[in-house]
Amino acid sequence: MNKPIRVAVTGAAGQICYSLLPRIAAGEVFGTSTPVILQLLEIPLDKAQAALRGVGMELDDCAFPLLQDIIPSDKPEVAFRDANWVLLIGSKPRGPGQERADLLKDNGKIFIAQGRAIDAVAAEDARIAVVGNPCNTNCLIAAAQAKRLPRERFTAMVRLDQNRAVTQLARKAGVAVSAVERLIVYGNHSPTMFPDFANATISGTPVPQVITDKAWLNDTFIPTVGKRGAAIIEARGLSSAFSAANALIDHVRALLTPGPTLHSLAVHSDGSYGFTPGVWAGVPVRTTSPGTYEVVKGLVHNEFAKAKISATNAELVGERDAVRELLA
Ligand code: NAX
Repeated sequence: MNKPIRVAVTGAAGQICYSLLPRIAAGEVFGTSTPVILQLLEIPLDKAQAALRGVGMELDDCAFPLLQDIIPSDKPEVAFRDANWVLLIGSKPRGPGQERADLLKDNGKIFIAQGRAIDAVAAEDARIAVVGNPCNTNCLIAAAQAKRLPRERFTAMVRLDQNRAVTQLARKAGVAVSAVERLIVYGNHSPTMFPDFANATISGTPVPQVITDKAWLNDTFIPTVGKRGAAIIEARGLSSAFSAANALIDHVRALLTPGPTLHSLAVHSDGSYGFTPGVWAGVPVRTTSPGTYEVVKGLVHNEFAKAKISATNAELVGERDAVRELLA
């Protein structure tokens, strides 16, 4: 057995966590030889804390052999203490009629406090993955507070968009999902994200040579992926939950598994692929050692792809500018 890993999770009584926590406790993320201590953060409202107690009871009732302890809290400094992984899932949803800029600022305050707490009390090797929306900019805000931990430790999730895109391409081509490789989602986790089909392959052949319907790729595929979250809300009356939990598991496992596979991860931009340095943008990465990645450079984009990347970058820059006063 390995040393236990401490995993801090925010929004722990929410719907994504309801799917995520049992999978972590079962060993699906950190392996079946690694005991887990779950450190669960919820807001200090009675209703949220009661729901969190219920989640704790259900985890108890699973009798997971790997689950060593559950530490529920309403204080980031408690929940993040010595955490090796911090999964920032909780955030404030947009209120009725609320402007996006105000939503950014409201969430900004949460992610400033959480970024500070992570920097103050998380483990030396802490890795942070942000899911709570707007996740790219929330990640930027939290990372801006970290003075001790390098900003490369902070990543935001665009993996759900990657998974959605892979399935759409597989369906269109009539192949298994596993035949689709190297599909990278660039930019923001929002309808402006760009799923780069031209560099993706189906059974080793570039997608445009397998799916020759250019209009479908440009005008149906891209918006279908971009608006998938809204389509799920319309159908279910609730936002994506187990697919988001599953994508976060893929995100973390990708970071833990060194190898040549390309993954979509939103990371601190070094200017690659035309993203403005300093925003958190989805780019291709490869894991070099457990928890550490490098941005894969050199993928070639045509004018269409460059325009899409430029549009999603403009949105990220706009979000950063909307919260600039919080970043000092
Ligand atoms: P829920 O509303 O079911 O749960 C969120 C939970 O977070 C609530 O229990 C709430 O009390 C808690 N919370 C709010 N502020 C908190 C804080 N400061 N500290 C700790 N907990 C806090 O939402 P759920 O469906 O679980 O979604 C969570 C977040 O994921 C949302 O922001 C959502 O927009 C985002 N998503 C991101 C995705 C991505 O691909 N990056 C996809 C799925 C999802 O839409």
